[in-house]
Amino acid sequence: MKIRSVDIYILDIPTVRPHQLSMHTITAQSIVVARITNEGGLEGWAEVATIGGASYGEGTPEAIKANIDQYITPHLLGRNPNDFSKIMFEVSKAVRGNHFAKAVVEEAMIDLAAKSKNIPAYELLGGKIHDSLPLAWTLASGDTGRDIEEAKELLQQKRHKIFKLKIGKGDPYKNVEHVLKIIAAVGDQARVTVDVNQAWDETIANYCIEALQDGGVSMVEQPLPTWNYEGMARLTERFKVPIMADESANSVHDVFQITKHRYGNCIALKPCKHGGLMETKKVAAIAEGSGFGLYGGTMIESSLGSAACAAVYATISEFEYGTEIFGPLLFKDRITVNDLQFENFEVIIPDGPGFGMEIDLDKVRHYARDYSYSLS
Ligand code: MUC
Ligand code: MG
Repeated sequence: MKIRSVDIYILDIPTVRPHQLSMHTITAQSIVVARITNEGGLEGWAEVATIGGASYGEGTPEAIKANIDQYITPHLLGRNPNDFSKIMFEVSKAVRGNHFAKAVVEEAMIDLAAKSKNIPAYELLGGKIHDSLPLAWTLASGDTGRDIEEAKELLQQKRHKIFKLKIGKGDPYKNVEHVLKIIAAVGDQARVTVDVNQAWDETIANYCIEALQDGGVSMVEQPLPTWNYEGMARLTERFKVPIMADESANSVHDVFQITKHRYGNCIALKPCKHGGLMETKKVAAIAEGSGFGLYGGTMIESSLGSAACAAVYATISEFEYGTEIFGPLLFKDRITVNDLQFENFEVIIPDGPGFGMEIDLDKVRHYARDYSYSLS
């Protein structure tokens, strides 16, 4: 069955609490949703999330939608979604970069192809290795006391025992104090990592990482700006605590260079950064071949996008750092009828057809920005 239409919607969904990163505090998360419909009326759905407009990365929601509508959709119309690899290969020749845009259409084709065969999407990606995966939570309320309370409650609920702390905003020395207080409160029961989101220069990073390493932090994510590859290599060489590449690890080519020159020693995977689920598998293979540890990252997608991440992460052999596809727990609402399930510190890989998520069209309508077309 051929693809009849590709619809792209931008939605803004509020979060349960402010989520503070070094460059932006999220109170409503902006997601881009793709609906691909075949001639028989069957629909494939997918989602990528963006953080803070243009402040986190170049992929703004508006640009993602415009680039799909103008440059990617023409490659999909009239094609068979089962040919998603061939179609995406052609798109890669015609459209440079635009990984988020590529990811959301590739994932919607995979959801559609899997639904048309009545199988889970992970079957099209090689089959699942994991039924569930360890799930980190990000403490980022902006307040140390509130973060500690949150961590204690989540430990008690057996929801998370890996906590990633978002730091990098404000005084770096206060950032270190904040982390050490949280380790003192819950460090005997949980693994504590930090994500600096590029906020430090190398001098500050040297000082702070030494203190964090001594204090028991178990991983430091993207301490330096993306351009400072050599600085990342020096930090990796100097410290025992693992240094994770996130914003710097996008294409397979970036990741090959990072592994070759050891601009870090572990990688945060995110299908949106890599340009889709198949590219995510390639990045994982490069990391595995280089002895780099993997983390199943998130751009804070809602249930739909997190389910797509779960589908591909289920097929990847090892996640030394666990995963963080906690997005559905941070959103106040969802656009799916069902939700991901979380149990005993892990996320359960959904088993339904496609990504295993049933779309709630009324919710999509409710949160979609107002465009001239109608959402039926
Ligand atoms: C990032 O940089 O990793 C992932 C978790 C979180 O809290 O923010 C995101 C983005
Ligand atoms: Mg990160």
